[in-house]
Amino acid sequence: MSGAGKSTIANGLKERLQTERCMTVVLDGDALRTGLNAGLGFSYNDRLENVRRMAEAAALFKAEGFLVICSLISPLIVHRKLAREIIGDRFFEVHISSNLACCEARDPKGLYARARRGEIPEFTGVSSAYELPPSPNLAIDTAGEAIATSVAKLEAFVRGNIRF
Ligand code: GGZ
Repeated sequence: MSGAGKSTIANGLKERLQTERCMTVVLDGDALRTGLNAGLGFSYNDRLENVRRMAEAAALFKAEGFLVICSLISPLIVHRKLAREIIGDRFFEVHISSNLACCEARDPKGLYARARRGEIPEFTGVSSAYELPPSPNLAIDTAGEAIATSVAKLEAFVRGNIRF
């Protein structure tokens, strides 16, 4: 969910891998929504299209040999299924979680406060569903965990599962 730490951990991993001969790119949901995915909102259909476009972009980078880190909420199981179908082999689902109270306490952009006041409709975890992934390839709970620890867990997973 928003505030769980997706973007921070994604960028942390990219930094860690920069020492390698490994072309790495981060595709971040919030960032793509300012350009490629501008115009999409948070309705069921718009989120599906948001995920589809990111997965298509990821597939293009993958075909060029990049290690692609996608940090986006993709709140429904159907979203991750679609992404997996588009990207194909070597797709790894990482669940970056934190409990809602912790995400709300962090609230770096004040979005939860606005969502609670009813100013943001369909806000994930508040007024829009988040479906837990039943069997992610890796799960990292960031509540009470240092960022460096979360990044190290993801880095260890990547080094153990991806050859580069
Ligand atoms: C969820 C929202 C919403 C609503 C704006 N619901 O913490 P952030 O700010 O940087 O990450 C959130 C981002 C979510 O975009 P995604 O493309 O990852 O979402 S999805 O995969 O569900 O399509 C948050 C901000 O956009 N944001 N409104 N209503 N997050």
